[in-house]
Amino acid sequence: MSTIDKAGRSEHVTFCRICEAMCGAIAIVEDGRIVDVRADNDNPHSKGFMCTKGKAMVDVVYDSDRVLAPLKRVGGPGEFEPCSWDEALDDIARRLKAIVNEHGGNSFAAYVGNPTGFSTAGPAALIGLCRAIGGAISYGVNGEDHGADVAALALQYGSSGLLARPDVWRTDFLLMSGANPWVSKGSTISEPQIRKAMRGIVERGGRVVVVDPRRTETARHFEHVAIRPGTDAWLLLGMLRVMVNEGRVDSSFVRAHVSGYDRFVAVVRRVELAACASRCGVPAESIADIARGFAGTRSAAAYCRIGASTQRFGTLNNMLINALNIVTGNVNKPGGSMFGWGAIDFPKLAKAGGVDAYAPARNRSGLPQTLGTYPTQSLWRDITEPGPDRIRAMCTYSGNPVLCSGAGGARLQSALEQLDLHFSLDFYVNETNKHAHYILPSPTFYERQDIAVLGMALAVRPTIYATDKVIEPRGESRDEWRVFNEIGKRMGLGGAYSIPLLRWLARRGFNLNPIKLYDAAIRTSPVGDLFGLRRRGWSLKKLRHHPHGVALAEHLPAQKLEELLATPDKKIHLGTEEFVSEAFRLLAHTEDYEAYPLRAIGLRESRSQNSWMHNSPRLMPDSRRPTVRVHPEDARAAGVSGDGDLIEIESASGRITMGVTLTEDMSRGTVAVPHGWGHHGGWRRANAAGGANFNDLVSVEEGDIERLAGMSILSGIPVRIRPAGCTQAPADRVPVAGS
Ligand SMILES: Nc1nc2c(c(=O)[nH]1)N[C@H]1C(S)=C(S)[C@@H](COP(=O)(O)OP(=O)(O)OC[C@H]3O[C@@H](n4cnc5c(=O)[nH]c(N)nc54)[C@H](O)[C@@H]3O)O[C@H]1N2
Ligand SMILES: Nc1nc2c(c(=O)[nH]1)N[C@H]1C(S)=C(S)[C@@H](COP(=O)(O)OP(=O)(O)OC[C@H]3O[C@@H](n4cnc5c(=O)[nH]c(N)nc54)[C@H](O)[C@@H]3O)O[C@H]1N2
Ligand code: SF4
Ligand SMILES: [Mo]
Repeated sequence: MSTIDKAGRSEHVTFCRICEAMCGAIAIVEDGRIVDVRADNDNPHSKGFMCTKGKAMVDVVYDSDRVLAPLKRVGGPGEFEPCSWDEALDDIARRLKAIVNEHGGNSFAAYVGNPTGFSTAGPAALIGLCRAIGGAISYGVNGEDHGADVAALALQYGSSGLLARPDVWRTDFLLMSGANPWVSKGSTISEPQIRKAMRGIVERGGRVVVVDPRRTETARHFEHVAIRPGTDAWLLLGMLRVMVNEGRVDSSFVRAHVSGYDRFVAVVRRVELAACASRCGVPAESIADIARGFAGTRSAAAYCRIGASTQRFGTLNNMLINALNIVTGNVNKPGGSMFGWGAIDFPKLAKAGGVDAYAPARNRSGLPQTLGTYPTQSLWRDITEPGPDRIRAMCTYSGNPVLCSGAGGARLQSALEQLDLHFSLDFYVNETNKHAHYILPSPTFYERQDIAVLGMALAVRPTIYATDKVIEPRGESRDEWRVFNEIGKRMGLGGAYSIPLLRWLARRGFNLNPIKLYDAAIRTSPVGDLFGLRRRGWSLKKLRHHPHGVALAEHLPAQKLEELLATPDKKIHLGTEEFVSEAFRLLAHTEDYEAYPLRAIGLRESRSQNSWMHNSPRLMPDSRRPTVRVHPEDARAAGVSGDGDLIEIESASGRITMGVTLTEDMSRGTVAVPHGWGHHGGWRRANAAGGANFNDLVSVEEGDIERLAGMSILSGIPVRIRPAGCTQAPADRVPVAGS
């Protein structure tokens, strides 16, 4: 919807699609050009919140480095010339058809990057193209992001679609581990007002405990527990040991809803609180205090994200976080850990897509599929290693795995050069698609129609909202679903649809916009109009009269747990084989601090979004450089003298050089390295920022891959540091307390 003011400027109600908060926005347009963006006070989801990135996106829309015409590779990596859409699409379709005809569907792989999570029609069409080809497989960011989380949900609740999130507005105790919502704005929870919600817990007399090796922007406001990197499972087992020992469990909930409890307890009883304390670096009294506080309140919610998931025991961590909610009866309860409700029934969508089970398939490297995609860290091997199902053709869709795929980014660069066909949909030449044969220009989200699917699926205050495009796609950029559909058509498949009937219709000239499939999902949801049967229900058409969106309920309702759970016996599974074997693996695992005395962890910053938005002058002033955060004592011990010095960070797998920022926010023995830097793509400002690729430090060895979800290990990487250019072994070893 738009309104026009006296100066001829129009205001368009829309929303930002950079992160999971999905904030409502007003875009101001003059002569077909966005001149400003401000927060939408009337959007019931974000209620006037918006961060700098949503506005800085205007820099991306009008970036002179943006790709605005199809590009064809004419030389080495990054050497492109513009070509026509017809030339690009015909050649891609012809080559892709020949490759899958000769080598089978599995020789084609798609890589779907993080921004696809905020787009509606394009990703659905890519899935459609893969299904139409038959056998095509997808890689995605789950191996560095959601894999451990959704694997745990499938193993314990029976479906990866049962996305659990803390009921932050009503809880009395929030345990938050490995997450920094002050910067990230929340993940696996869509709540733009999360700061207010978290402050409210304390104002109501409750507690918020933030577990993080760094005193983060979030931790600063609450009780901070400075855990040793990579050891969360010990802290969580310690808490569970206290609860079990002291009988602080909700026995009636456990009796009614849990299977495998005795087996679970038998494992918990194998760990001693003192051992937990010495392994995770948190005093036994603190662990007991948090456990008693958590179990002793009316409602409590445990939640973890990236820092806890990207560990050697990432899935175990997620299972233990869920276990805290489960044994205390805080599942599906106001103030506890809640499941989604509203216009998007995510478990139903995940089931319909056949992606809800734990590891329903494995790729040629043996890594498990989670929520539909394989971990990207094996992509380089799956392209290069001879044998059946070797990947020969690829589509990279809004992603940059060379900088972001956890392990193997450097190997991926050379592997990509071996592909017979690689095409990418993006609006930049990035470090990955510079190796492609074609780059097909995409509209930014301000140039695209969308439904806020992820925001609606992950909300704690159910809302419904959608947007039309604000401006026409710039240059020759084309809606992504049309591009995939056109490739399917030119391959002789009819179109890019999973459903054969839709391909049949496409052959006859009827090309359904996949956004209509989401409209159908909304219409058949508990709040949908059931195609006219429920007068007060919602549809995309009706939503047009409510451009700011609509609040569907004040809070998530508690639902019938037996109906929600997707396990065959309708119970929550606590004592699974996977849990027991991971717990025993943890007990047997030892850490060596001799050669590599420090531990590297990740770092997200407000003015950065993974590996992109680094070309925006608003976010990247000339003076800004990515830096590694180090405690001053650790720096001194390594001979690093001051802020801004270049240092080398070395792991057993690689070495990178970056500037350093000294800060006592770091706990001793830990260094924090931002990811997504070290650019050499078509984005000049980003290239000039320097820095290096964190993931060069990450091991690609089989034994260093998280076992249940195939996650890359990005938290707790053994490293040492020294001044850059220094060739000697580090002079000093930094003692790690308690190890
Ligand atoms: N060391 C380390 N590595 C990590 C992480 C970490 O914490 N530490 N985090 C991991 C996580 S959680 C994630 S999600 C991944 C992210 O990994 P990726 O998704 O592979 O990387 P991004 O930087 O998000 O890639 C964004 C690309 O998409 C393009 N793009 C943006 N919007 C659109 C759009 O609307 N359409 C199209 N066609 N293109 C678009 C951008 O131009 C850019 O080229 O990184 C992972 N890697
Ligand atoms: N500004 C900005 N916002 C973003 C993004 C971005 O790049 N920039 N990325 C988006 C994406 S793709 C995602 S997935 C989300 C992620 O959302 P979050 O998970 O909330 O964000 P992170 O900053 O990665 O938080 C991880 C935290 O884990 C801590 N940590 C590291 N190692 C350990 C450990 O061993 N144990 C514990 N307990 N903590 C540890 C880190 O210090 C860090 O504070 O953010 C999203 N939002
Ligand atoms: S918090 Fe996320 S969705 Fe909201 S404006 Fe910032 S980047 Fe966009
Ligand atoms: Mo992510």
